[in-house]
Amino acid sequence: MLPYGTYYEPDPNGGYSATGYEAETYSGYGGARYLEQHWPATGPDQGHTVHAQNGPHEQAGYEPTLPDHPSPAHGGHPGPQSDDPPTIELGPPLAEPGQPYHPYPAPGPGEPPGPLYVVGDVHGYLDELRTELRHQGLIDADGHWSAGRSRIWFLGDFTDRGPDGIGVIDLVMQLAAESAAAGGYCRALMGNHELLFLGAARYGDEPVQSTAGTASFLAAWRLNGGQQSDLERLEAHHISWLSRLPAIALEDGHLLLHSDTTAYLEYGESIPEVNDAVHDLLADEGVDEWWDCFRRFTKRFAFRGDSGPTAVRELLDTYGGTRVVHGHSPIPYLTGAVHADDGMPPHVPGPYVYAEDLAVAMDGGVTMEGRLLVSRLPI
Ligand SMILES: [Mn+2]
Repeated sequence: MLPYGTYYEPDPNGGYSATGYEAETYSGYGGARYLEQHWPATGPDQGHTVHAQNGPHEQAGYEPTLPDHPSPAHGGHPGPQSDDPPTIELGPPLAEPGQPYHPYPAPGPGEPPGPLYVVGDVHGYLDELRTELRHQGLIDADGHWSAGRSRIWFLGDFTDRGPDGIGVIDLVMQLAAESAAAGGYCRALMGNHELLFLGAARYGDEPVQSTAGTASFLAAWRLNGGQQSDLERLEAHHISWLSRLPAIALEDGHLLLHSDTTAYLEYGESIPEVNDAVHDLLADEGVDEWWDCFRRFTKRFAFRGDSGPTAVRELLDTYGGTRVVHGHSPIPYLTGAVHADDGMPPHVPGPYVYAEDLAVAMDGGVTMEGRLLVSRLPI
């Protein structure tokens, strides 16, 4: 298996060269700090603390501990709205054909929005995603939305490296429909692996003329963890959904991005401009423009070091918000706490706040036996 985060890209001498973390230096994390994740489970030193330290595959018999009745404050089922009783019992509303039925009430006018959650890079780790969502009370034992009017943003990179990327996309699409019926939402950003996967499906082995040499999306996708079973199960509705994901969003003052890069600025000066530019590119442009977009959104580490806070402020000044929340660069690599080849699973206690507290990293490194992070904002 390839070391996580090592991107193999064409080099001018032919073949591929790794351009991952190995080439980076780890210096200047001024002001960085870890924050322990808040878990709804009770008691110290159980469940996820061990889970985090030992990695997701090491804890035999691990079962998430859930409160019997998740409170609405933590995204639980809001229960009947006793202040708005029906005068005539009409029975449950009928679902649209093909749409799941869910009995949750829509928010009334003036009601505050539900709690906000973000989910880091999933990369095909469907079982781990289900476990974390269940642990936070966001889905029930059958994998259905149980969070009422809660709001979730996935930060992108659903596929590649892990075993079931299409299963992850299917779950997120299902939760998007179910949450909307409940008066909440489940939304997602486009990560660089969405561009890579869509590019592999669309362009296959078609050569790309990049500045670094000749490549193809299919070759790059395979070298970066692409799973043949995902490509074989990719359907038109997946492509349609993935192609329309926004690249940036602003929620409760949090500027949500997949990648820790300022390359978004090259696509527009407002959030709609950037998202429209990416969608137009995906709809109309050729393989070289796709590849260029993929390359730009694969950059990383812009918020580290002495210049990091300035880079974050440039994004916040342009797009709004008071803090950036991103995925893409696994926390163990951002902190320099682990090297890809030392054989030890990294310790990821929770989201990583850095760049003078202006940035929150959410990729817990699930592909390297770290953590898949699901966290409530603000942190
Ligand atoms: Mn990524």
